[in-house]
Amino acid sequence: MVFPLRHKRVFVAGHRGMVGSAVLRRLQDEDCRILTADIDLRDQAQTHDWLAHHKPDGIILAAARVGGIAANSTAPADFLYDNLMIESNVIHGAFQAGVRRLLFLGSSCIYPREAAQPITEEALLSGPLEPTNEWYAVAKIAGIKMCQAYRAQHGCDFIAAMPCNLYGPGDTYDAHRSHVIPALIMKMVQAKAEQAGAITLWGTGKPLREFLYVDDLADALVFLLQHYNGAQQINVGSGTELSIAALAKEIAAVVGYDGEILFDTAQPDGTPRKLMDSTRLYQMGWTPHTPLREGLEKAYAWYLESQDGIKDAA
Ligand code: GFB
Repeated sequence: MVFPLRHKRVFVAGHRGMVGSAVLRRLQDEDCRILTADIDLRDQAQTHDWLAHHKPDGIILAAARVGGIAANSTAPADFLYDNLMIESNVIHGAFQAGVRRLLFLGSSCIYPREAAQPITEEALLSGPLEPTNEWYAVAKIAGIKMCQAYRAQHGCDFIAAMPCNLYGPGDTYDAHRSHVIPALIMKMVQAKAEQAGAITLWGTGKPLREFLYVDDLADALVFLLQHYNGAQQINVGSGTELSIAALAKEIAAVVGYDGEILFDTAQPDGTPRKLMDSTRLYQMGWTPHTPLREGLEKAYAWYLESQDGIKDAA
């Protein structure tokens, strides 16, 4: 083990997001001290001051501006600026504060649109990006390169993990900003409530996506933080993919929606396929354990609970 967590002080950057809150849940099982910060990580002075003052032993950098295909395409400046600022401030601040270990989180969209499938880590920067998310991808590629640069120039043990599409408790439920799973849960719940006979999905339904339940991701991140130290970014996927049309059927079964599923082909499909090759991670000894159906049931249960919370507060 390169970084045992016992008695370490681990800063989870982005603890309010879906990934950060899953990492907090996972770290409860470790004998470490968890640090969180209610600061704006886009602000250099605030971030550097906080890191210099608290000097964590390790950092999981789960803070980011994220969103689905529509948010990515319509707010390119926000996706580029916010993510570049967050990662620059945290990575450089970590170096200055002498932080021993940092784990940066990217995304499978960093790989070229036409990358050979399943996508290995070597495909990075081997071809043009998918246009609907190139701004986010460019920022995330810069984050990987920062980890590599600080390792090469300063000997920092900074690593990077690339998850596939994620879902689970704490996801964003918002018609414009959501990724596909929360978007479809919301659409089907609403159609059921209004007794509408049909819902409309974006695109053709043909794109293939690989999904990982967020608590599985958190487990993989804690595993990598403890066991992996190398310049190469590491893919973190479930290894299985399905079409958006097939996903919609799975979600319909979980939600109990039996109406029609229509497709608005005027809306973008995004990348046709992005199945990652996660062999490197699996060979280190980590494997995912939540099947899609079980994960969708948990995500749906969380959504219903959070809706009850909103109603109770009203
Ligand atoms: O999850 P999603 O927004 O992200 O969309 P991406 C996945 C697929 O679902 C696309 C289709 O083909 C969408 O056209 N889709 C169908 C829908 N109906 C809907 C809907 O109502 N809402 C949404 N959101 N999608 C994102 C990137 O790409 O994935 C990010 O933009 C990041 O940069 C993230 O990498 C993981 O998989 O297309």
